[in-house]
Amino acid sequence: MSISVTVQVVFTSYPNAHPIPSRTVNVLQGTTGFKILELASKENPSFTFQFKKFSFGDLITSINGVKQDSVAKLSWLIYENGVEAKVGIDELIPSNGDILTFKYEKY
Ligand code: B12
Repeated sequence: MSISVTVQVVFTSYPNAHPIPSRTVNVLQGTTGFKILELASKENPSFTFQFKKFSFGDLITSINGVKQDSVAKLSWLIYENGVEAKVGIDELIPSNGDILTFKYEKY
């Protein structure tokens, strides 16, 4: 079954960033957040991201060239329908109508 998921990027701690329009992608049920963000980035390169592999998954380290910063304690955090995700992007399986938000914010 095909579902639609909206991908949003919010620069909470980067007020001068150019806003990126949110993007709704259609994917098969069961597709990971990683694949969804990858698809969004193919449709709009502003969603281009980098990641680091850990034994337990993938950590997003930058989106649209904006990198996590451990000195300033800024990172990309993942929200599903406004709720902080409990798993990494490669383990997240959104449902139809979900909004995936990536917020650059202080932790
Ligand atoms: C500190 C911390 C963070 C910090 C890391 C930054 C920093 N420089 O300290 C911040 C706030 C950025 C963070 C973010 C997230 N985290 Co975190 N984090 C932790 C925590 C509390 C400690 C990690 C640590 O310092 N270990 C000690 C050091 C020496 O070992 P390390 O391997 O070098 O640690 C690194 C990795 O753990 C990595 N990391 C941190 N979080 C995550 C999450 C994922 C999915 C991955 C792949 C890597 C990763 O950053 C650490 C510092 O470099 C752990 C819980 C725990 N007790 O392990 C959760 C934990 C690892 N995080 C978790 C989650 C879910 C996230 C987020 C996905 C939350 C979200 N909704 O956005 C995001 C990552 C989003 C993204 N960008 O992809 C889960 C992972 C569960 C899972 N099996 O997938 C854990 C286990 C907490 C939990 N019980 O829910 N996290």
